[in-house]
Amino acid sequence: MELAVLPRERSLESGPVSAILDLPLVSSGKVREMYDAGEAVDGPPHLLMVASDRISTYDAVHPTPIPDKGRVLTGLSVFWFQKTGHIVANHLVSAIDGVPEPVRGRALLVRRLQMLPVECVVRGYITGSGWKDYQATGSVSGIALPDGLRESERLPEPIFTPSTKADVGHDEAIDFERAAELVGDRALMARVRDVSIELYSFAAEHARSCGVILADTKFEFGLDESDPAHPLVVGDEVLTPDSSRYWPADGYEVGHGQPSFDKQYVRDWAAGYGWDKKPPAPAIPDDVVAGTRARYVEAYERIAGEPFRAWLERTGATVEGAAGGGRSAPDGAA
Ligand code: Q0Z
Repeated sequence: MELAVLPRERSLESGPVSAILDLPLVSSGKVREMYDAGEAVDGPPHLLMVASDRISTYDAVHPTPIPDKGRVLTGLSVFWFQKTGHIVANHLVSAIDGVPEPVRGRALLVRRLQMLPVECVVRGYITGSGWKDYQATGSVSGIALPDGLRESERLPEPIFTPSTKADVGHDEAIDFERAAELVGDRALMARVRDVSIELYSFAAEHARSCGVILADTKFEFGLDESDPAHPLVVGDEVLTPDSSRYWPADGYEVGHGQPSFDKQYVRDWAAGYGWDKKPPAPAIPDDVVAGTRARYVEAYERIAGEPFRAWLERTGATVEGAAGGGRSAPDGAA
């Protein structure tokens, strides 16, 4: 797709402009940033979502990056967008056209949406805050569950457990009716719930065939006013290790918490190191960084079913410090 991206009107009051990207910063999270990418001529507005290599555990961001983490997450998100287009439209426009060279591989040009004010969580297993709520009340988000479930057990069927988007602190669990109230359209919320469960079920089945359990995941949806044929669109990142709990199927055992596919090296190291899990998060030693990076790359290769290098090459990702302009990875991150 050919895009003539024009800069938006920009005033001194419009916020910081990245020195690298020369685009206005719209919003930043703990581990990623979103920029205003302007609009195609007479076209709809676009955003550039950039994933960093930063990693957080226990809600704190470590000062040490995990090389390639941002590119693995972006590659996985694109894999899932492409695989789930038959379920619902998504905001992906391009991973190449309109993506500045320095961030190729870890950034996506996306359609700017009117985001719905709820997080759409689907759980196939009882863990985390769902396990806490179940132990206290026998229910999660107003959904009564069978008695006698054990930690990390697979649920009889996936459940939709929305939450509010908190500006600071933790998202608050809400039931479907409260989510419908916040969205202001019960029929739309029912469609969002059904689509969320369908996306989860499809992805969990694929992941299972790759030896990975998708325990739960979170989607964000928006409305695309420029596309009346497909008003409901899934946005943000989808089915990445940062928006989901992935567990290795190998060693899965009911009755206790499961190791995270990607972050377990860091958590185990931090536990032994004696970090109290309160910010600031400690620097991560080289061997733990290397092990964690290998797990991210392994997650990409297992799920996408191709070498991670293939993603880097398709997107024209460059290697930092490579001689001669550094197109793609010479020795392979994989
Ligand atoms: C995504 C987020 C990030 C910080 C808003 N297509 C869209 N249109 C409008 N808004 C969003 C999207 Cl994806 C949107 N977020 C989450 C992403 C950095 C926050 F990269 N918030």
